[in-house]
Amino acid sequence: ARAIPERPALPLIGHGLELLKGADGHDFLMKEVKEMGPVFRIRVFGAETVVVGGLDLVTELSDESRFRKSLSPDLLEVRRFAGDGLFTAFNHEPNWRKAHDILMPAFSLGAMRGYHGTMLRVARSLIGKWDRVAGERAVDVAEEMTRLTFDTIGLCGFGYDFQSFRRDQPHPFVEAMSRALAFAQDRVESIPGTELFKRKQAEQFRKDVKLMTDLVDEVVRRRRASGDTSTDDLLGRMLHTRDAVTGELLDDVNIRNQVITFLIAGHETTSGALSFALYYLTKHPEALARAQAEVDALWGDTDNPEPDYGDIGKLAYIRRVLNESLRLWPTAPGFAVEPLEDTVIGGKYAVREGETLTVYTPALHRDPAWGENVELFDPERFAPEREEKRSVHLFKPFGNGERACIGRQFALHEATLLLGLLTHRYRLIDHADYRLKIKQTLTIKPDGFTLKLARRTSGE
Ligand code: MNH
Repeated sequence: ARAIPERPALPLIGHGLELLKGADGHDFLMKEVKEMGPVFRIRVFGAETVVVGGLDLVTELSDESRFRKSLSPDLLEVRRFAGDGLFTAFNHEPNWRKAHDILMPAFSLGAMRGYHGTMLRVARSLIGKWDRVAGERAVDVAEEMTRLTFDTIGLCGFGYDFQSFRRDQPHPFVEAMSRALAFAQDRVESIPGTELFKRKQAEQFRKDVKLMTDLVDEVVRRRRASGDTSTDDLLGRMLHTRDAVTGELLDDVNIRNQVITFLIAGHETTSGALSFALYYLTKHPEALARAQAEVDALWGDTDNPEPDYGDIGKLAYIRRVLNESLRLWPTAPGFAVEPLEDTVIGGKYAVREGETLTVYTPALHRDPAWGENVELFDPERFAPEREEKRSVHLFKPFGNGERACIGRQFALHEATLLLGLLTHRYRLIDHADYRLKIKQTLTIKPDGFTLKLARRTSGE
């Protein structure tokens, strides 16, 4: 077996993962994949990871009889506040399987029928605000999408109303979470020993974690006090459904970890995905026109469409727009696996049991197997006849296998509904001639993207 390609390390700074923050970091990594090939090793201050960004290797790494989810250094940091919640549970932890089995039915396609009305209600509170500012102020797209997705998971998952559209500032939980995620990422990327100089941030981190746990405990306390034992939402299932295998309920600490996990995982990435989709629609008038034609055919020019559950499945073009946005900028930009035992990948590279292999999806999603012009935004790549011909392993915005995203249908239903309503109602005005800049706090979003809005009049 051969050694995995690697650049000669620079002294001290390793290969400089500090470069990975922001869009420059992604430019850097995608360039590395082009120059070094679909697999290479980078070392960062002694910690090292293997980056994988090509179809053949990702196909191999998707084989769950040989590889399992690995908690990358980033996820180990997140585990400090999400504990053994689904996202940060080790594969072998019994609580993973238990919570997975208990919660799966709450994420089936059919379960979306139950969330639809609530999702629509939150979408309407966003629209209420946008109607008031239309023609006047610009909105910060990522902040607005975060208000929407956070309130949606709060209400659908936990029956708790964060009322983000009544606030000028983000909800305190969102601020605490953003800082905690940024701190987690920072710790991974900084020079060992410098924690000593980060007392203040460490103190802030403790406060932020306390704010998140206190809020979650309050949400759970209220539900228990209400005497409500229905299992219609995530919290109800967590509190009152027994695991079919062991007959046990989830324990209280695990429930707290799950609630924190869902409040974070249930909104960050969807918010980013919606923001990128709006960015691409703004920059591609022909795609926007097709999306508008689709919603107009469904809802006509009524002021107040009443989308029902079944309508979401009919918004096929909008779904393609979302997929194509997630291809170019998968908002959780990678996931990690590890070999179950020492093995060889790509027919020649030896890898050890438990070694972290990071699938870097922004590069996978630009593999030559996508055809020419991989940088071009083209929703037609997701037309059914083209999807059928393509390997399923070329598109992994939701990860892989059993540990793939449990909230995928939830995110797509919520996002398709909102994009449908927005394209139906508004013209998107690129008043600042926005240039895409990426902000990363473990997940990615367009930074500083603002839009002005105008109500569409018929024929526009
Ligand atoms: Mn989500 C896992 C991406 C929306 C809850 N999610 C993952 C993984 C990716 C991912 C990638 C796999 C990570 C890994 O292998 O380490 N998730 C997304 C994206 C969106 C998204 C791109 C939106 C777009 N996720 C959501 C929503 C929820 C959610 C919405 C909840 C309502 N995701 C999860 C949970 C996991 C997960 C929980 C962990 C699942 C497990 O390991 O069992």
